[in-house]
Amino acid sequence: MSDEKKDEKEIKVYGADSIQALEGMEHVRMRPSMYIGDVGVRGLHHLVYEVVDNSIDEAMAGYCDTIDVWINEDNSVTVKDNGRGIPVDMHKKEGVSALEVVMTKIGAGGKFDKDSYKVSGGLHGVGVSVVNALSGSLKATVHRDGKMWEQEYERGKTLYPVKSVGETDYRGTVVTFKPDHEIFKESQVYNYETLANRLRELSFLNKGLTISITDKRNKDEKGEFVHETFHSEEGLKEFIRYLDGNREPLISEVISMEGEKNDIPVEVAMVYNTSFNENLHSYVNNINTHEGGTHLSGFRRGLTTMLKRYADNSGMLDKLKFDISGDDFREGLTAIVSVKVAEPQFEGQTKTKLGNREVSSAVSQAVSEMLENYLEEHPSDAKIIVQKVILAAQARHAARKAREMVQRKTVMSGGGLPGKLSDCSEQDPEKCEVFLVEGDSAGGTAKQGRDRKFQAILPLRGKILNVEKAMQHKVFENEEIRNIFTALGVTIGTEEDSKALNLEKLRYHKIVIMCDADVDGSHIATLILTFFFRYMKDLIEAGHVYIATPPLYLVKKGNKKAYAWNDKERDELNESYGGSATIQRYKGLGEMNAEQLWVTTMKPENRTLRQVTIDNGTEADRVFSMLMGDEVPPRREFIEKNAVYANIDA
Ligand code: 0RA
Repeated sequence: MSDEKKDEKEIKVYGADSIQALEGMEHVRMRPSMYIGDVGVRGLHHLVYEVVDNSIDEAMAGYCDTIDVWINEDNSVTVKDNGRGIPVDMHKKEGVSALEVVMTKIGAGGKFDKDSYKVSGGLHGVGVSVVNALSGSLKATVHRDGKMWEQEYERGKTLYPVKSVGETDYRGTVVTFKPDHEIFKESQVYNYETLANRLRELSFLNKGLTISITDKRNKDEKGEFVHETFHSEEGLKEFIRYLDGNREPLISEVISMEGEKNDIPVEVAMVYNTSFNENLHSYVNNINTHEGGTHLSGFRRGLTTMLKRYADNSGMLDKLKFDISGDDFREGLTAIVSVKVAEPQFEGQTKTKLGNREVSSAVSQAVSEMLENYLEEHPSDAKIIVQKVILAAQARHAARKAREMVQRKTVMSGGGLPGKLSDCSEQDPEKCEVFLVEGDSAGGTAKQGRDRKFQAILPLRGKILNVEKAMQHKVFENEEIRNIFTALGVTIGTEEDSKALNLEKLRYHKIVIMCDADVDGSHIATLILTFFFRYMKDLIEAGHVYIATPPLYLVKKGNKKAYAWNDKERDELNESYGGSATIQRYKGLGEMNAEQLWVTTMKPENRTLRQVTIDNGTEADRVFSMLMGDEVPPRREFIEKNAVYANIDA
């Protein structure tokens, strides 16, 4: 059939159905957040994940082993896979090319292919048509049966029917899209690290698959485009080694298993390290389930049951005077659980909690069997683990005493607030802010400069405790940390769940970390953030934690003066003043007077607060363990390369 004839035919069948499709696409444009979560930086990146997920599906079905991603110079993104290629033949029901159906019909996805059940999925697993609807332009190229087919779209609208554009030896699908600036108003700029982190994660979760990313906007020292290739032969086992690379292992190997239980594919890997933190990460169909769910509770149950049985039989617990709780089995544990569920039910506030009942026992069984084998075959590791559990139980008892003491003290001083806190007068937490300020002197300046109606100041003394390396009771005994708890009004967790917070008691809805804009200051900010991440993660996830951004320079000439937040701004200001302006570099908050601090950093109309978000929890965990752990070299390198919080900030 000639292209001309094909066009003619398709014009005829453009009827009721395609109008319906259009309405679906319109709806996506009208309510984008319903489909991709938000239209900020997060949503922008989700477009890429959505397209990549289609290729991952093809890989999981066994037809694709390589996915390449490019960030192009104009911030468009190209995703290429070597799968079967999206079918281009006529779709019987829709009367147009199957490719066009996939690209323009909401919810079409790969569903017309009855044999392959769709298990992967982006945040909402909504399909590439959503990306199309939200892209200013998109081009799909399919390589299939020796031919290349192409179709382009603008804001989801088809520009021409699928056409053949040449011959090819390749097989696969290439999609290039440019997010629509009408939708993504905040930013259309892709962050390389954010995408690379997710692609790395996907390569661990789908072993054997090769995923590459190339940033055509930036070149490295060798003059080549910034580029990384991710490939994992050992999957979760390697993921654990990557995550725990900066912690000291307690046992000789990563314990892992992979198999199917009750038709549910289950993969688990775990290791114990010398730290006191529990790091559990769980995935369903490649999606990070931040809120956990049945797979995670299954993991916990399997772990506790098997370890307890082993410990009881070993006789090592015989002389123990106190009980062992579930928590004790997970101190110093890093573990990943990944399951594939055909029809996942997601619950919870962010819809990242797995609800499917049947998954719990599948994972629990898998973990029990895995551990039974490992403990049997590695008796010396088994002994080390049980000893660690006993130590954890001892520490928990000490922590309980410390916690009780803190709570008693708070009650005895009449539920009193810390003496160092300068509180605000407003009572409504939603309107209140608290600044955590490094050092008493900067604290004093902030106290003078603030608007006392809604801004409270809590000065913190020097370097606060590094909670990454401290046992729980040390954390609860630390004065600065207790002050933070009491000032915020949230109580320290219960014994069952040491990290549970009562957010409804929170006294300030904005918690602002304000430190010097130098290396020391960012180190302190990182210490405070580490504390929030490990002990008050809910606060970050609820969006209450911010970082203040004090200016770096004051540029003055005659009676003109202005502040600059980076070198570029400084130079531009200087130039706009006709050059040779006096430039004062602020080495710390302390060099500003109260008025300056207020105007530049605290006054809501002027200031820039950076909200702290966790855009990849697994990666954030690794970064904190590196920044705050024992190994100095990677930490120094990282701090020198990045504004410290860059990687945990969306
Ligand atoms: C449905 C059926 C077939 C392939 C695909 C979907 C497919 C979709 C995407 C999206 C990105 N890459 C993709 N690769 C393949 C194949 C049907 C067949 O060839 O029999």
